[in-house]
Amino acid sequence: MCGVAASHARDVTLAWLPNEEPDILGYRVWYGSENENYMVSIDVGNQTQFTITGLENDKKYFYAVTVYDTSNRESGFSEEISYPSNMPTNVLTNGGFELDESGWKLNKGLIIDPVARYSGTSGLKMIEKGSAKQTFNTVKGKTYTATARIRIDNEIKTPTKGGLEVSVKGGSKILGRSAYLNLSNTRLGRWSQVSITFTATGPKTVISFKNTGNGRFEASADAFIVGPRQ
Ligand SMILES: [Ca+2]
Repeated sequence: MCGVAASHARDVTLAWLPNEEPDILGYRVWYGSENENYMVSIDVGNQTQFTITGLENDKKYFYAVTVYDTSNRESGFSEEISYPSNMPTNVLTNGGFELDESGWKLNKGLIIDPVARYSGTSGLKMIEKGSAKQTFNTVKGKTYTATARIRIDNEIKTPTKGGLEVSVKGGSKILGRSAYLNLSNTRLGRWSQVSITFTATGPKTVISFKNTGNGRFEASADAFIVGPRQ
């Protein structure tokens, strides 16, 4: 009964068929970033279309609708839909760095900064060196895709080896890594999308962003997403 009529990432318009009961008073739209766990509900009154505004660009949301009648009885949830449907559910915590570094372990040289953003409010900013990492839950034997955006803002010292890297580890084993990013393969201020497909070797996997090698950079990273294989 519930469908996405038209949308771009920030605004999503939901439309549904009217309930046929005579004593319908209105509808309530529910949504959240986890399936069947809605954080927000909006009483939209007696209309069968509603536009939710201000959603985060790099995040998938789940939606459902309930109906309530003049006796203030509310139905169960409609069938759930998600949008954008091609975007994986992110198993990382705070992959967009919108508020703080929650979920991430930052060492000296990395901060959360509004100028480092790819989308949303903030991103991860590297000052010369350092690393950020996060442990997340995986299912052994299942294949995932990790993506992120990284960018060199300034080169302080040219590396003779290595560069910026996103990598995925299971225990001490490297399951996947991006190519080293340095000024031989990107330009200052330009975002590069990295993508790593890996098969989990256990229930915990670690993703990290760091400057390997012997150069020093000011750099940015944002929009870390890990979901089912793309
Ligand atoms: Ca962000």
